[in-house]
Amino acid sequence: MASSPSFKRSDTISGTMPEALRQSRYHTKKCFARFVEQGKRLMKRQHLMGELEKSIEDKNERSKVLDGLLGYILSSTQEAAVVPPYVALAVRPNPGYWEFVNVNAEDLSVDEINVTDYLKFKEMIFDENWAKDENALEIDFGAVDYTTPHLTLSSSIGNGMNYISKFMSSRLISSSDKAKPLVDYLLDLNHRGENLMINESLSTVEKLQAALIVAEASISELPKDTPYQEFQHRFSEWGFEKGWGNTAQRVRETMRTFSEVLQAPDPVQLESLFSSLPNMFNIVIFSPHGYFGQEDVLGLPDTGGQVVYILDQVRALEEELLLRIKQQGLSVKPQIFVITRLIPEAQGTKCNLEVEPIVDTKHSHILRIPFRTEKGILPKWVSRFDVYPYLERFAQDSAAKVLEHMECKPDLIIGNYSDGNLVASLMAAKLGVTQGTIAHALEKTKYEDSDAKWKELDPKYHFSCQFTADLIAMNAADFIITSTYQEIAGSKERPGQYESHVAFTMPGLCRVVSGINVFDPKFNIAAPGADQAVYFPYTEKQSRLTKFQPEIEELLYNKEDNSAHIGYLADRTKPMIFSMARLDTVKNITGLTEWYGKNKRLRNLVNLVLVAGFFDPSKSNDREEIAEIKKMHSLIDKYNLKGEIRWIAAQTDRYRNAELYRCIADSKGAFVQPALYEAFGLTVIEAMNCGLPTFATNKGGPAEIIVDGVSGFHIDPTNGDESSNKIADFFEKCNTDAGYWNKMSETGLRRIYECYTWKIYAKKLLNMGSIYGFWRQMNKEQKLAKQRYTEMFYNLQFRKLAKNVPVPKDELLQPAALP
Ligand code: UDP
Ligand code: LCN
Repeated sequence: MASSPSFKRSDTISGTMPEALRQSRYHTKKCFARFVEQGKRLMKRQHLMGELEKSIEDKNERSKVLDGLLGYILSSTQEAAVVPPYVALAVRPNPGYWEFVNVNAEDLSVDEINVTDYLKFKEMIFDENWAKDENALEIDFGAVDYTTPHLTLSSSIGNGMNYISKFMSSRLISSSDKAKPLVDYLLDLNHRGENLMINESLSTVEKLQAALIVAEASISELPKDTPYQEFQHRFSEWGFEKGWGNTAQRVRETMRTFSEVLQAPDPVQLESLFSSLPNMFNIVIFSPHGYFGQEDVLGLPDTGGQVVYILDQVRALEEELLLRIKQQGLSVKPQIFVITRLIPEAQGTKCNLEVEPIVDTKHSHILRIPFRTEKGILPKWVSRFDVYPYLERFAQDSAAKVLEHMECKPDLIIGNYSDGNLVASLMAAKLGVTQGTIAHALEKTKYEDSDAKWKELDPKYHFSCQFTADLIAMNAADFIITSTYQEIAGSKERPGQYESHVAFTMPGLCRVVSGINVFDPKFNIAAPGADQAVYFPYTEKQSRLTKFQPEIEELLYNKEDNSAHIGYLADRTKPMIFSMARLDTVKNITGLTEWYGKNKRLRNLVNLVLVAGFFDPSKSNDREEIAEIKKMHSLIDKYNLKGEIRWIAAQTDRYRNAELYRCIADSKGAFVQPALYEAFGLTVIEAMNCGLPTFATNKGGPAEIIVDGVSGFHIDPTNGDESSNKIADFFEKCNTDAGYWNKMSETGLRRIYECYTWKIYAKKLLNMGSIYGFWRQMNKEQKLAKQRYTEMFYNLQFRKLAKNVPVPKDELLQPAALP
């Protein structure tokens, strides 16, 4: 993107535009004439830049304009709604910052316009009547966001918890009743009705402060490791209850932090205090769609990283909860329930079992609840795009089951993906519990103009439901967990997934003038890891799972086609490039196959090994998967790939998969993640954990995981030639520089150890639950106002839309038919 020497951060686009036009009026006129000559249309940045370049013949002149203000403004423009003679520009000079200007192509007059007017221009292209309808439905969540302080710097985005601690301490300092809310919060802490921390006798700041001084003095005389039980009796006489710590030292530390916070709160102490309070024992995690299980499910349609993420997350959370509970001096058993859909016809998986303990945990379970309508139970898997009619009932059934199994309300509810987040919002509102959401992948950015063209896409994808559900959940959530910065606010060039919900329009349905604010301090980045007991470096010979090697040998090299693999590798001496993903269009496994097919140099250097989907389209009932299977077969024929490609069907055993990554590393190969867009990309960190040099898409999370050329490589999925040549260059360099492959393997590993582990994640997430739990109490009125607005949106809009999604009526089961 061009950077303009004369454009300052404080300048507005509308203020700078006249100067930009003056600098090159002649060319600007020609360029805008080109924009409008084809009539109404929506243009993206690359089209705008293309037209600008075409409108200037002289090379020197062209580069002057491109390097000038006009070049800068157009290169910062994400899209332009062309409605002749007007060209309305949506300019994004920095992540999260948007400005809208309207240029008259005839006289080059410029007006600053607001977001509503910009969206109306855009609607003129798709649905003129709607654009002109004065009573078209506008959604404005910003209007009910009046007390939450927002951040202002792009660099602060995603760091919400730190800022919340700051806001909390200044509120506590400035409020007339000082730290009373904190004392009230402490008074409310209990486990199954038994008081924790303090009882009613310490119900004011003054009383608590005085008691803390006495208690601290008395405890300082005890040996540090004295168990709490030994002085519990004396403490309870002063009004203290369990929860301060398991030893004299820990109790003293917590009390000291508390005294200091009561005296003059500061954000660091507040955060440390909230990380030690006994306020979290029971957690509910929603992941309704897909096959959620512990074996034989990965790679099935809609069943991928989210399942891996949640199971690893639960293990890490339980471990951290147990540690905290022990340090608090309590003997409470934490409970974590992952609630998913029970699928009666489970295709040989365990997704038809109601309760399943989670492996490698002591107290965590999967709890499955079927999708129901008033006519019966849905027996089969349904696409994640079709789940909306079942969610309300699922939320109700889940709430009842959770109360039955947990025998109390959960302390935290976490949603996953659009459906899980909506259900989490419904249940959290009903039970009055703190709610966190995780998107994994917001679909909106995956499909170009999926909002403006929703009518066209709705029969297949039901985006009207999904985007409505997303807005509700984002606004209902107390905090939002993301894996990367780009997920929230993208990069300099590309808006983030959440950012694409700031303002958008679905003509004929609603105009969202304020959907979510990426500067809202509810956003927090907590990157997941990969299970390092499973995904460890290929060099750790003593830990290698050698028992899998004969199976892997068969999987890679057996010459016969069968139901597990097709294609073969004629030259075993070549390194392998490897990819593994669900066979979704966006994963672009077919793209990688085509790049490989076209690139002779790459084909000479390496073999291609793919794990993805199935080979027989008639075995799949997923629309996208069927199309991709057919495309794979035709590419293998078209480029005559037999002998150089091995296509392996979806794999479900993560231990064997990890060994497969390591076998690819043994061949001095590489992992390639070619997705058109990838929200995070767990396979990228799995491969890097195994020491496999990795090439991954520059569209989405992997662009942040990998530092290009340092810890791996970025590839552009929209430029296959460039990408396949970049891979070929790497292998050529490895042939001439013996240490290069090892160097890239090691730098990838270093990156993982520094930034991507589950331990860091679990601590952060529990702190979020604790801090945002208190913050929502401090902001009760704001929370309620937002809740009323989201409820209305849900009742009036979502329910109606969900009713339009077809339900397979004739196949429904009656409850008695459940196993
Ligand atoms: N995976 C698998 N078998 C397959 C395809 C994928 O076990 O056939 C696993 C893969 O190892 C990773 C997850 O599924 O753990 C995919 O996660 P990722 O974040 O890469 O993509 P998603 O499927 O969530 O979009
Ligand atoms: C969904 C995706 O599409 C991936 O990019 C993520 O890695 C996965 O979820 C886990 O968050």
